[in-house]
Amino acid sequence: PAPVVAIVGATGAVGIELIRCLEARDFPISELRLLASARSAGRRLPFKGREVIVQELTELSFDGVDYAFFSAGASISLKFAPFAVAEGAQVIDNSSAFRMDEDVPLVVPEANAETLADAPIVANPNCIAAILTCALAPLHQRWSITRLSMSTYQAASGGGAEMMEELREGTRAHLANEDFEPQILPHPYAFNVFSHNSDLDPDTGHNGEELKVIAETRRILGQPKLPISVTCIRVPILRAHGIALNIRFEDHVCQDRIRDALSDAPGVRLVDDRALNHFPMPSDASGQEDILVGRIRNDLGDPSGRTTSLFIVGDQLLKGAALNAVQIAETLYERVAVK
Ligand code: A2P
Ligand code: 11C
Repeated sequence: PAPVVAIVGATGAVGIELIRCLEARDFPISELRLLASARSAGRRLPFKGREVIVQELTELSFDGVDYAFFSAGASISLKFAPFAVAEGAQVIDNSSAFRMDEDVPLVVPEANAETLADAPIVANPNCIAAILTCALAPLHQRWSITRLSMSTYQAASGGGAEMMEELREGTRAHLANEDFEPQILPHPYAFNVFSHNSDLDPDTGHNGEELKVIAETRRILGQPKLPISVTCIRVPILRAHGIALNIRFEDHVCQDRIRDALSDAPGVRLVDDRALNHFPMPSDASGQEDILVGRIRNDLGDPSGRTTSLFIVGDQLLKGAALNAVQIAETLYERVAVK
């Protein structure tokens, strides 16, 4: 029979996209079990033309489950993933709880599918790391990257459904000239840009998001010491993250060869029209499975010709979260089906 699939955090921004991705990609499912907090128990969510009733997550939720997607935050994953594993489920975890555990594969199928071992828990990367490595892997395989430097432009969806709502409500209030007290973020979100809201590490001055991007990108590319500079910024966009990226290669690489390599890369769509000044934008990337890459140009700041700049935009909820998780499940399931 087809697998039994559970989604922990089914009512969240990523959870809803997981349901949609499983449906859109026709993942074989005999039963879909939607799990969330007690607040959501009894809610109905659409799947394949019918409604599935949301149940409260408990330790007993995983009986008979083959694949359990977790997207309710790291503390829920730490507490409940062991119960799923004990029931024989394979966990695909969207939180940061297990990403740096050596025996937990951290997988972006376009970048490091070969590391996807048949482990009880597989980790889905941070959204910036996933979008970034999807574009970098085909370049790194050909030319060997020696340094990365980037600034990110991160959407509200990275902070979940409540942050998206805060952006909508804050924008509405701003336009109506009404007072608005932010509840989720420490700063006004509408018509503003600020440093990522994750906690700052007092020693390095980097925030948690920046440290995750460095550690996870290194792990996915298999380069544990790759020098990476990153500044993470929150922008008032609903669901697509941007990355302004500067890549240094071992040797000289001409921009045309980079463009050619990316034009064939899986999961990547080239948007690089200099004549029309049309490059990757959140408005084009939102709702798209492919990430958009463009503004590819030799960096004039490095006369050696080893450095390239480009801009990437990817849907945070899709390649940055739900889609990548479903691709992991597809790869795991294909292996079982072949056996
Ligand atoms: P709920 O909607 O019942 O609060 P987001 O990332 O968009 O904020 O979504 C978080 C997801 O995690 C939601 O589905 C939320 O369910 C779920 N969640 C949060 N806390 C718990 C909990 N204690 N037990 C189960 N699910 C939880
Ligand atoms: C954001 N990427 O945009 C973050 C949220 O590592 O899963 C997700 C954090 C993570 O705020």
